[in-house]
Amino acid sequence: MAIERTFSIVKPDAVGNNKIGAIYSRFEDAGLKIVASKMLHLTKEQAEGFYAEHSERPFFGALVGFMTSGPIMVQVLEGENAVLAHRDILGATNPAEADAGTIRADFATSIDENAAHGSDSLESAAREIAYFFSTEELCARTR
Ligand code: RTP
Ligand code: MG
Repeated sequence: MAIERTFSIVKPDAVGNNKIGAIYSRFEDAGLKIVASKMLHLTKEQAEGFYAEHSERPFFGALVGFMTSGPIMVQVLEGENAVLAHRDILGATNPAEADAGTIRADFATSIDENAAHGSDSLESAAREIAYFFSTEELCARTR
């Protein structure tokens, strides 16, 4: 098993619903360690850059509007197979299709406002971590 780092966002809907702690508990209960964390209110340019891969999709404007609608929490999670482990507890993009007990099943209201983000590959994780954090902000969790 490889120790990986992945990137996570608690999105504006979940922050607004006071679910930061509840969602962080899901990470910790799954054995994922938080190694960096901060609150941000994204600018339009930051949100567009983060989701650039979707810039030609019909939902892009709504996605950027939602992601800039309020503060978010961004964090780096570390653990065994962290990318896939995190996607597993996140659940499907559309909460109506998410497995029971997943973050999106429990905290999301729609495909557009779906509570949290998780990197979809190690390559995405590296890009997304570097988008929001300097290496000095990533802490070693040795105990
Ligand atoms: P995320 O990047 O936010 O973790 O979500 P994801 O990997 O599960 O889904 P992705 O395909 O990367 O889409 C990014 C966000 O765009 C919105 N979306 N809407 N209406 C639609 O068909 C549609 N498809 C995607 C979702 O809010 C999704 O989280
Ligand atoms: Mg995605």
